[in-house]
Amino acid sequence: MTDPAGSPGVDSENDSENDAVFLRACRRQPVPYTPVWYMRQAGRSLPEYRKVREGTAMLEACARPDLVVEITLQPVRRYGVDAAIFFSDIVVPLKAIGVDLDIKPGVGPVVAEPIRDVTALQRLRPVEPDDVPYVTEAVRALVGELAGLPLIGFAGGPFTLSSYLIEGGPSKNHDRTKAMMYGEPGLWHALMERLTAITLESLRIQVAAGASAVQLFDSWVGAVAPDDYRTYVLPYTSQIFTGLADLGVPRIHFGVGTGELLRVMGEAGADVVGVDWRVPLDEAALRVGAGKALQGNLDPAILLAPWDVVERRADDVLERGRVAEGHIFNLGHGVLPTTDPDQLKRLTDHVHATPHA
Ligand code: 1CP
Repeated sequence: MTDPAGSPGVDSENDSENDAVFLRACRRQPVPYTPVWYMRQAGRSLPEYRKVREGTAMLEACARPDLVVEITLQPVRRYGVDAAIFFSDIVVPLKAIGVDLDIKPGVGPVVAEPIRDVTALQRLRPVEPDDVPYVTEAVRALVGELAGLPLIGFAGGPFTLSSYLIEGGPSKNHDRTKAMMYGEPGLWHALMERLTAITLESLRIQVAAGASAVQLFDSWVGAVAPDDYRTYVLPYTSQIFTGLADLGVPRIHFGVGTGELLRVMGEAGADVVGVDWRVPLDEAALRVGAGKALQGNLDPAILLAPWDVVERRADDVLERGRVAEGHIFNLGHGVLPTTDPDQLKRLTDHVHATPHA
């Protein structure tokens, strides 16, 4: 067994062993300790992130391999997590094929001309490697820098991407999105088909460049009821996971508020199902079913409480996670911007210091 508290990271001599820990847990193989990384670990709460981002717009930063490499490595250096997540955004492939959108500070993605009819749909052509040369360049550079520590590539799930495109920006209830889904199913399915092709290809591009796992962020799909998920979303998430099968990398599937969807998400074909903080992992394991690893699921807001609370609640997550066939420790959603990085460092060390068996 390695020295779990201090070793994971770019400077470690034990990288190949640590590399194995995250990938092994995804594959439901035995591990010496529970691997850990955090959704939105890059950016957000890190002062060194705010410093390098100064004066550079978000989408501009995503197109600059030097910045992408630096920002992706920052949480790896600071926390010693077991995987890096590629610094980018779910709307980058849409921007790359010419959709007029921006990421507004403090707001999120904003689309100039929302997609609400069949003519607008024509703007969603397939993405090709030549559309995102900066992604390939940054992933390749990162794989070298990470020296064996896994890099997670990612993309937005079709429901979540459609919500930004149809609403024109962040939305609470996804009203227009669901109105299209229920009221214009032909248009909905045509939109899903196009987004599925874009998402699948953008994940394949990241794996071709060296990413060793992928996560599909269908963050807002919890707005949909299980039967509707089956009709309007599952065919597309299934196509994405099936379309990645030949690459042999672990596929992670995550959404927020998906307690009632875990069963049907378990059918979509991912190797790992991400669980938000609302469902305990032992219960989630029953819902997702056999043959899957789980990822999660400490409430990100718990990190705002004193350390003894964090420790107790993290131990509970670890304990319940033992019921799953494989467990990757994570938060139930992204790191909150107000999180003290020292809490995340302490949490990472604590997870590593807890023997798995
Ligand atoms: O660890 C990391 O931060 C990796 C990089 C990353 C990832 C994985 C970013 C950078 N975005 C994402 C994914 C992403 N983007 C998701 C799925 C994950 C999740 O649910 O959190 C979603 C829904 C988005 C869309 C988005 N982009 C939002 C949410 C808006 C809403 O609807 O509430 C926001 C605020 C952004 C901008 C963004 N993306 C990333 C950063 C660091 C930022 C902030 C940039 C800025 O303010 O300038």
